[in-house]
Amino acid sequence: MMAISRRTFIQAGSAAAGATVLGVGPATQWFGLTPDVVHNPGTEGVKVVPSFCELCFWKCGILAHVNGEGRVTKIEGNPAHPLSQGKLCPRGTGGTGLLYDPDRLRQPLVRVERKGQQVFEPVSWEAALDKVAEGMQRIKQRHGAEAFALFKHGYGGDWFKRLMKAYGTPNITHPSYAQCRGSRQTAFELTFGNGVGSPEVTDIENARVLTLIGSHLGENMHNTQVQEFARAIERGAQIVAVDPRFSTAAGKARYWLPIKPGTDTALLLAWMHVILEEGLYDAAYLEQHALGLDKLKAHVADKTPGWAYTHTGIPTQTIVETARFVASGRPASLIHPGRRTAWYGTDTQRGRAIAIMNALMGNWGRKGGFFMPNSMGVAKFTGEPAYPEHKHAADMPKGVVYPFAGSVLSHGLRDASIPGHAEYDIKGWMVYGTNLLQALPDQNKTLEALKNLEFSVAIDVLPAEITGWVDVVLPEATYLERYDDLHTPGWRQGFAALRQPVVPPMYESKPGWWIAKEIGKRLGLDAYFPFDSAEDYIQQRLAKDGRSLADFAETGVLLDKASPCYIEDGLAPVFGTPSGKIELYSQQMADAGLAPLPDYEPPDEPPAGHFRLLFGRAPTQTFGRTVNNRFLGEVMDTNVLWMNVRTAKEQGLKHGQQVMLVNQDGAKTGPIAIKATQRIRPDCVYMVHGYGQRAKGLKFTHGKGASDSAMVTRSSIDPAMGGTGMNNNFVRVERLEAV
Ligand SMILES: Nc1nc2c(c(=O)[nH]1)N[C@H]1C(S)=C(S)[C@@H](COP(=O)(O)OP(=O)(O)OC[C@H]3O[C@@H](n4cnc5c(=O)[nH]c(N)nc54)[C@H](O)[C@@H]3O)O[C@H]1N2
Ligand SMILES: Nc1nc2c(c(=O)[nH]1)N[C@H]1C(S)=C(S)[C@@H](COP(=O)(O)OP(=O)(O)OC[C@H]3O[C@@H](n4cnc5c(=O)[nH]c(N)nc54)[C@H](O)[C@@H]3O)O[C@H]1N2
Ligand code: SF4
Ligand SMILES: [Mo]
Repeated sequence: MMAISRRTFIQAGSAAAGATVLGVGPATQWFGLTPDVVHNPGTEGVKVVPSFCELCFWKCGILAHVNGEGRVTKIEGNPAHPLSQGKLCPRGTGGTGLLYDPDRLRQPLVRVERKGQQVFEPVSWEAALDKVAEGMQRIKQRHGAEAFALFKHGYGGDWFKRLMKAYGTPNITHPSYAQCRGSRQTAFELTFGNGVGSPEVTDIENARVLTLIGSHLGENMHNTQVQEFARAIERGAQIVAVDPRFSTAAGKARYWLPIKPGTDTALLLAWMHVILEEGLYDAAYLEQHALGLDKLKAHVADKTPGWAYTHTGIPTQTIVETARFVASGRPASLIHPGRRTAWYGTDTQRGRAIAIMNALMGNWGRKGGFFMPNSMGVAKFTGEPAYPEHKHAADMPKGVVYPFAGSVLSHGLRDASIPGHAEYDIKGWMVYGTNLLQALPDQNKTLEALKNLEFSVAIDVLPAEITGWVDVVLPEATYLERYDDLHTPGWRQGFAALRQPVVPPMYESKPGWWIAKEIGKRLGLDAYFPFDSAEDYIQQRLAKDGRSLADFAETGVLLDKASPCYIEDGLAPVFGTPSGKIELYSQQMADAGLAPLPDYEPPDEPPAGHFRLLFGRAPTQTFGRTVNNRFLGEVMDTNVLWMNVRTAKEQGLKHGQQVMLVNQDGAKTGPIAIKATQRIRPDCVYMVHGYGQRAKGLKFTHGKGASDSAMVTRSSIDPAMGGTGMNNNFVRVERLEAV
């Protein structure tokens, strides 16, 4: 690792850091976590408060039970909330493990120099906020407001977006675009003129055939999708799981296609070949709604199942059979668009192939395909002055344009913080709810960027790794202790959900809206925060339509009237493409100099002795966001390395044996135990993302498992939208003597 000169990583929360007194308090302050406290999971609570979850980004409705001592004893699914329907995933149920995490950030901290050593010192909110405002003001004066960037993830981030827009910077980003679902979004927008959004508008519960291209539903535990997946199976839906790994979903599938990683586009093109040649597509639907069918036919004429076999390893006959099977369910045949699609840098092309397959099924707007969402029209907040003019963002390298980037690229802003990389340099960061060292590829670059900053601040709930690298750390109140804006997503039926405090903030933590407003005040931007509190903000929005916060008192959710969302209900689909039609052939791609029909580019091959590293989710964890949660840790407190049982044998490795991983660039992580299994191909290995946390302040999880992020030193950039393909890293295994 490079030497870090100016800025040293401080182990926030560790006593060795000097002045901080974070960490475990007296046992009585552990609330739900002391072994001697009687925990009654059956309690009905003295008070039951509806709100919504933040253990991942799906935002399920919760009911939090509070006992007579003001302690949250149980969190369950809100039956009135369309996304939870009375049930939560394990993470949502374990939310008190975050609220009562003894490692939580407790007070604002600033980095100071003491006897030649950098340490964090607890300070008052006044002092911390003054310091943030000073840092931001200095950057604005020296370099212009655009030299300051906001990285955010999670629902409270919008308060800080408001702050940044008022301050005058366009450099606002989130890793859930370029490292996650950006390419899928782009592909569907290019094809249907509609993204699939979050929550996705996939009509899983009505599907008759559901095809999963790596989407590992059940491990990827987005509550409503998993509930619908279960219901669909109950009703006899058939699953086609395309995954190099026998996922939980593959266990429910009629077909499991253990595809060679990175070759899905070849499979999809061959499926199209069969479907077009055999006339299995929805000709009437395409005639009415789509453009470019003839060009598509010509394009896939030579993409035969035999050709695809040589790339994918899926036998020719299986490709033919599954193509027919997928088509047999149309229009209720849904090829899931996926969510984390930042895989190989060729992802927009794969996303386009998936979108086109769906179009051939005639399923956009149809039952069992994609529904057309409704949303509750709650008036926008108004009352702030116009935001200042912004310069263009600094996220693309000098001279490079990713024509379909639909959002500012997070790794791009990171790179722009290394002088001379972009058109202008980024000099300061605000980081809200994203652990950038784990979320972005190439940790050394992230460290180099941090080293070059003039000022940085992190707003977090835990002493995550990123908090050790910044100048000021601000402790936010958790989702159970704060208001945020209303949630009004597109869904079958429109609704508005309220997040409200279940209990008051613990320690000195403060809600995001307050932090953003206070920084704004110090920057002379009060006018952009014309509300006294988040309640006042929400109330002002609601009042415009004659509604009020009291309307949420009973269930925490307002349901709009039921509205149609399918063509079958008499609705006409609206395609927001330039032609107003589904664009099988994409003129927009052609105009940008990119392949207008999906092309297949084979992935790089692993060097000798190496395996492609794949990673994904586990039902009880959300990346590093939950790995310090003691409750969830009881179910799974470390990750393991899935390796094909024969490969393990060839390597002389035993099931359960501890190893280190070394990647193609010499980066190391571990130790991690081998899971020798038949459930994965021999050319790749797999692990759950989020473990291997280096931050010592995360006392429960520190030192447990290995970090896939540490192995992602390379990424391949998607030329259409700038996403970072991260499945292009290879690891070898180094044996450790038994511990
Ligand atoms: N190697 C690798 N990289 C990946 C992925 C992968 O699988 N492997 N996945 C990618 C994907 S799909 C995504 S979406 C991104 C996600 O990456 P991130 O956005 O970094 O997500 P988390 O790991 O959840 O980071 C959450 C941070 O928010 C903090 N936090 C939790 N709750 C709150 C809160 O209420 N308020 C505040 N202020 N902070 C809070 C946590 O303590 C933690 O520091 O990572 C991407 N990067
Ligand atoms: N429990 C839980 N659920 C989550 C999250 C979480 O952290 N925890 N995070 C949420 C977020 S932000 C996201 S983006 C989603 C991500 O969930 P998904 O969209 O499902 O994406 P990935 O995690 O990339 O998918 C990993 C799966 O793809 C397979 N795979 C890897 N490479 C290939 C390939 O080349 N071809 C094919 N066909 N398959 C391949 C892997 O074996 C694995 O089964 O999950 C969401 N749901
Ligand atoms: S899916 Fe689970 S973690 Fe995510 S919001 Fe819903 S209950 Fe919370
Ligand atoms: Mo994601």
